Amino acid sequence: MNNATQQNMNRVNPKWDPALDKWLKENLEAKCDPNELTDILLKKGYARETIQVHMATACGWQQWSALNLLLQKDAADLISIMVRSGVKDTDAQQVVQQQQKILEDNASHPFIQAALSLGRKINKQEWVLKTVSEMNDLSESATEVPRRSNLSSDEFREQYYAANRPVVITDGLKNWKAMELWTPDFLKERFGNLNVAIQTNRQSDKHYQRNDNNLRTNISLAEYVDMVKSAGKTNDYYLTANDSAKSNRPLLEALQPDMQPTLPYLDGNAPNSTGFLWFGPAGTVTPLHHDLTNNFMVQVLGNKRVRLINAIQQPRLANNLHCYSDIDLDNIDYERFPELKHVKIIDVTLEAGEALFIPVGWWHHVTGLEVSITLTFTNFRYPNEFTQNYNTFNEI
Ligand SMILES: O=C(O)CCC(=O)C(=O)O
Repeated sequence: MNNATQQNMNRVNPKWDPALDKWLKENLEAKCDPNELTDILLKKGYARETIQVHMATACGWQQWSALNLLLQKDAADLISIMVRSGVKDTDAQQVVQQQQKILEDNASHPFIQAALSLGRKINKQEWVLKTVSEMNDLSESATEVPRRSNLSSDEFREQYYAANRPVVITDGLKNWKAMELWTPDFLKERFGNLNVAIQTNRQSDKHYQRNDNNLRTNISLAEYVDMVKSAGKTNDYYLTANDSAKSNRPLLEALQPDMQPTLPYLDGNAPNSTGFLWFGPAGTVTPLHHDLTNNFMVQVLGNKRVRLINAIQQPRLANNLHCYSDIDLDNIDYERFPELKHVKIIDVTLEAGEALFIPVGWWHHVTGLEVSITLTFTNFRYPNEFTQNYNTFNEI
């Protein structure tokens, strides 16, 4: 079939058109107004029904309403959310009714039965998590992280690690040479000839954290130090743990003698005991995510702001991909993420010389307030391997 014939068919027949789907997605991604796009397509001769079906799919509304119907959400509420998001009332009704009809018409199909059963299981699990989090919120620890010193390994395990609660350790680095020595100039002078991997051009990609592999570049540490020193406030470049996991081993290994003694909660002989390095200017932002391990965040130079959210709030955090969320804690869109109103966000300023324990699953958003050097460690003396049963690395 040639192109013209295909186009003519689509004009009379509201059937699926991949080219139209692609065109709509590209234009919506470029923030074009859906109503203006509809007008353009009407003028081109597309039937309104064809446009509606493709628009609802391109905006993700069909799948969104199907999912919410499986979760037993009220159809009228779904329509009203769509209308508040800019969808025309009649279009919203049509999309939801279409999905309701598909559910009804196929009610006895084993896949629909299974999907409904999954919906009930998810509802049950969310009820448990939300109820437990409501109880947690009654505690003072829901809004602040305690600062502790002289904390033994057993006390740490009992009160924080096993309890999945964060804590700031204030005296863990007091004998570290790093605390006296490490400045950008010191790093340049001692290790400036080493090559390091950093991320650059982060501002060019709104998903710079998810796409960090595409933003990696190699330069000498001396060059990077100069960039950091002359940067002022920027999030455009940053040396992060993901870079240091691979290319920055030689630098981390050279720095080991300054990182002694090992914190009493960590195993200095574990194979991963060198830790991970984060080094950047003021203004770096690591957006909201959670780790798959317990994590010690050790602040050697500069202050950082860390915002923490309890792991059991996961159902409210729009966790749409692996360990990431679209929520921007610097600019919260409560219209888009209304569930966030029920979430307590704990704000911690981590000062140089302090170490923050971030329990596994806890969400965090980290901002560099000054030029900053951070080390992170996962080599705890207690079990910390939770990736074997994790299989949601992609879209959720
Ligand atoms: O220090 C940072 O910018 C981020 C640290 C972090 O998010 C992590 O270690 O998981």
